Amino acid sequence: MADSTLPGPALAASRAALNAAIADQQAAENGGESPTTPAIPEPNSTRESPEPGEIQEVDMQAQAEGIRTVFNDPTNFNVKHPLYSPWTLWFDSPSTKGRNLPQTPISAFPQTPLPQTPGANAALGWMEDIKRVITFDSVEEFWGLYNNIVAPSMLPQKANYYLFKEGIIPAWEDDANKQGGKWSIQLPKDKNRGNVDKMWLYTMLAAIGETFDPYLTAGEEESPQSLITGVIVSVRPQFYRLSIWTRLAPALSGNEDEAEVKLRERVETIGKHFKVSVLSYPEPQKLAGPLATEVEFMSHKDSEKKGKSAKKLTVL
Ligand code: MGP
Repeated sequence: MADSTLPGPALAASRAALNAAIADQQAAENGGESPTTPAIPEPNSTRESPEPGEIQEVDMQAQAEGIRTVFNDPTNFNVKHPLYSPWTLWFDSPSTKGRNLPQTPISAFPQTPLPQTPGANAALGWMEDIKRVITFDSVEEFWGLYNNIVAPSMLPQKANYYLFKEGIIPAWEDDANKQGGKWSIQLPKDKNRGNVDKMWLYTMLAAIGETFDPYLTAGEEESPQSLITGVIVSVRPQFYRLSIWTRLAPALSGNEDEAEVKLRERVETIGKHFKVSVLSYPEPQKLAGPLATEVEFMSHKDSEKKGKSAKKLTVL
């Protein structure tokens, strides 16, 4: 499916969601405490009434037009903020293997058959245990979903969440992925149990807000397409892994072809944004250690070969 162009208010909403989340994280880091509340009002959260004398921001124009967004009325909003494109959440876990309906942690969501996307047939075996949870296309639906699923820190071992653009399945074989690759970081579980949920939230917000590869807003091409196809969090016995999948992967063969150099720069920008703005590591900080990796990029073709003689990019 083609990416749509985001109208101004939706862009503002997505950006606001990401910026507020990042500000929330930075404020918590500065204050030395762990953030516990979501960055923007969540549709099913109850807010306290204002204290007497508290100054409230009122959007006069929206009020005059009868528009109630989730920002000024979290329970009775009548306008949603559309995303650039719809996204689908997928899930797999040892507890869902071989079952038609996942029992935990998302049993509330009905199952639908695998969509017939280009390349889907080749991935049938791989996709057998990956359950499609839901597709959403607005900021509000995202929060509705987020508030109703289990956080990565609470998932069983070997579980994965996959958040992919609608029409792209989370498989190397999908046409949108087969020339691509992934940025990923591996984080030891014992040191990151308290961080992984926020890291996954910020990764999802950067994906749906299209801040990883902001070509959609650059206006340079007739119909620009983001390089991002999806993001994944994986829970493994000793570590968590966060990944960002891209449509294309630079060849890393020393080819100085202009298009290749541009692609490499564009892919490197995604990795830097991931490390610095989304995960909040200082750019020069070394991350690799026991069970930990740097933020690394590898093509899916190399992943298929299990990384043998793989060429990697690293954000250092
Ligand atoms: P993984 O779960 O991405 O890696 O892939 P991990 O976490 O290192 O391994 P795990 O064994 O701890 O889960 C695991 C294996 O699944 C790969 O080695 C492939 O055999 C297979 N696999 C992974 N992906 C992403 C795909 C895919 O997109 N298509 C197909 N056909 N197989 C895949």
